[in-house]
Amino acid sequence: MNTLHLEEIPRIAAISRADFIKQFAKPQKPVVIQKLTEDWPAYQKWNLNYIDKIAGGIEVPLFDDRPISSKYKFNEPHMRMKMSAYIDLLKTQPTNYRIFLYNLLKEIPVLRDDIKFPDLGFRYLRGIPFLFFGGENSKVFMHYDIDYANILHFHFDGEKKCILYPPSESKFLYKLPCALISHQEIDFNNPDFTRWPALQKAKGYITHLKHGEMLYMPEGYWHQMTYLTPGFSLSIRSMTRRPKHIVRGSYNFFIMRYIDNAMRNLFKEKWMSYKNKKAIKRSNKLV
Ligand SMILES: O=C(O)CCC(=O)C(=O)O
Ligand SMILES: [Fe+2]
Repeated sequence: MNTLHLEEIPRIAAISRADFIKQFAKPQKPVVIQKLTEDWPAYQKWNLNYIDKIAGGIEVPLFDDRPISSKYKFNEPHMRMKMSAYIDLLKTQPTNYRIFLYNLLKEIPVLRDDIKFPDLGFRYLRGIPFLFFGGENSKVFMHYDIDYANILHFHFDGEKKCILYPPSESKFLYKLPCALISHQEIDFNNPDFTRWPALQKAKGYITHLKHGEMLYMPEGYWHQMTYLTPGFSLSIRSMTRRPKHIVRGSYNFFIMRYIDNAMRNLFKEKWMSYKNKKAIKRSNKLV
């Protein structure tokens, strides 16, 4: 059996602000809080039918699971569609199209009334509550977020599998240089250890999120998601206050992504192939 070292993320029904800070935010440990949203209007209202009713008319950017290539810029969408047509697709047939990092609440402000910002000791970036949508079996590549934010990830109308790794494990994850992703040929749901032996050394976490549950992802945590049924998630974020992560996040945001885009423009697939080879060499050296 090819099994990764994945520990179940602890699940708790509810927690006080002081306990959350002490047990999870300070030590940077993930946790699932199961009943945080039960008093939100979203808990009753948010499902694909409701989003269709309230936002069906807007055009949304979509991503499929093609590997990142030199043809597209960092986070450039692959296609656009009316939200109603996309939700139809989600409900009626298998699709790899996902909505990623989309500020739907900015387009449809009434949705803001459905959510709350939990009192967990964070100062939130209230202007960017991002939404993510996916169809049955669609996967989000293993990555970490550019800004090293603390992320509260809420799931609605379905079930999704989440695999997480702390930043300490980056070296075993075939991280591409000048990028925030793992080598894209790795299947984290069924890893081939003969190709990716270093993965056996990485120690991570796993959970399955259901409607209304919240996963806390600490700063710089790697995450890979598989939508087990069609559904959607909301991520709200709080900026890092750790100097190391402020420096790394600023470098990624203001320098790294521009270097990567420039190199893609200049060297096209040669640059991509160099990055893939380098990732393999670096991680395989550790086994
Ligand atoms: O679940 C998804 O579609 C992606 C979530 C994600 O990457 C995030 O919240 O940062
Ligand atoms: Fe992410």
